[in-house]
Amino acid sequence: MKRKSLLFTLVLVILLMATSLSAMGKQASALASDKLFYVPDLLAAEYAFDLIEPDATTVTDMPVAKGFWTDMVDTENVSQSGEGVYVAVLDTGLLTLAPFLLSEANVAWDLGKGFSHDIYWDETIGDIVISDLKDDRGFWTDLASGHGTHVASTIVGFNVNDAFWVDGVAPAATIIPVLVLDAWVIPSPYGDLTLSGGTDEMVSAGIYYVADLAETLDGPVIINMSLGGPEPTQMIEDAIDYAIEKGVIVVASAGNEGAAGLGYPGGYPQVINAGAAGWASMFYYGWQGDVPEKLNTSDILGNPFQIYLEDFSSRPNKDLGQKHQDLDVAAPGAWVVGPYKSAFSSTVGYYYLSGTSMAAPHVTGISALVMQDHPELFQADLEAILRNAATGTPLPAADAIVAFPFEEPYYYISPWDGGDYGKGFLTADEAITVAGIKDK
Ligand SMILES: [Ca+2]
Ligand SMILES: [Ca+2]
Repeated sequence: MKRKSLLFTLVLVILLMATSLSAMGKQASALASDKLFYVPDLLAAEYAFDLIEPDATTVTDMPVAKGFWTDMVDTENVSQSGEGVYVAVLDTGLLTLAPFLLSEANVAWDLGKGFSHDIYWDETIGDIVISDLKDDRGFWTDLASGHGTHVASTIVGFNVNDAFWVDGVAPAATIIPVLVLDAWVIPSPYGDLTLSGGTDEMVSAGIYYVADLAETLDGPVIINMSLGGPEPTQMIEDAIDYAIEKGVIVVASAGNEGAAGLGYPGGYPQVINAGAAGWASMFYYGWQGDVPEKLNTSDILGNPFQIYLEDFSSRPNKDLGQKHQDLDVAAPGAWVVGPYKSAFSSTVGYYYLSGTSMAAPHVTGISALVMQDHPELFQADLEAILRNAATGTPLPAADAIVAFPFEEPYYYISPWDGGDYGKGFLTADEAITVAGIKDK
């Protein structure tokens, strides 16, 4: 069974749109789609509010707001902040506004890196050519989307127009920006072709870079990959195994394909992966709504619980050889606010983003909180701790009614079955507690 992610399909659609009016044929799109198959695990982006020239680079004296997503994972109940822990965000890089969106203290600018290819039209073969990997790309986002900045903002928090700071899951962690997803506009005889995504070479180079860098750093290092492709590849799995051997923690999104199965790298069993949960009344109370501490209590919409599994969240597909235990935990992955721009646009705003892309940085952030106290933990140890911690908050196996503000009937039903969420919903306080017990 051949699977394609929605965004992978979108890349193809863009390709086909760019080429359908021409006589270029299928060769170029086949070449590009064959190689560029890692894309952000982002399902939907909704504009939230304007970004108006923020220029503060510290959070000192700024009021701190809490989004419902950090409330869902109970960061207010822990004293850890992720201090001393590095988080490498392998993604679309950082927006040039990032110094004003993320606190200066939160980013290791000098450790940032980017891996990409030149892609150009070759007249002699009448097709596009993807050059050898280059490692001097830098990490600043230009044509690609602000996805990497949004992911980073979930981990360490972000500035809203110098008016207030929205708390991150691990507000004192240090981001290492690593660009492994890029975008290109390629002039051709048939017009400009637009491409976006990452290759096996780009993603694996990013992983190797962080794994080797980790040996020179004085704190634990976590890789966050909120990205996915439809199939496993040996090159990426080798890179992941290399990083894990070096003591690096590897977290990835599970994918947005629902019952069609886990994407990759999330689908490798040795990776800690994250499915996406939502707060059923998030649209009712808004993004700064106060999430009840007891998550398995009835809510205002009539649900006998507060949180639910998003039906888009990938779950293991037995037909693909994926096992039940290949999905680890669920975390907030719907309607998470942060700075963002769409690909090929230059206008940055604050957006609500949904996808397992948003769940992964919650799991990464919680991992940073745990690693702050237990820097010696290896991947398998941490995975066991997070799975045990999530067991304490099972999601009930039932449909959820979710308020939906955009069109009648202003609600929708999200169906799921027990076990589709891995071991359960991960919260920071449970993770810290379980890690402490394990340590004794
Ligand atoms: Ca809470
Ligand atoms: Ca796993």
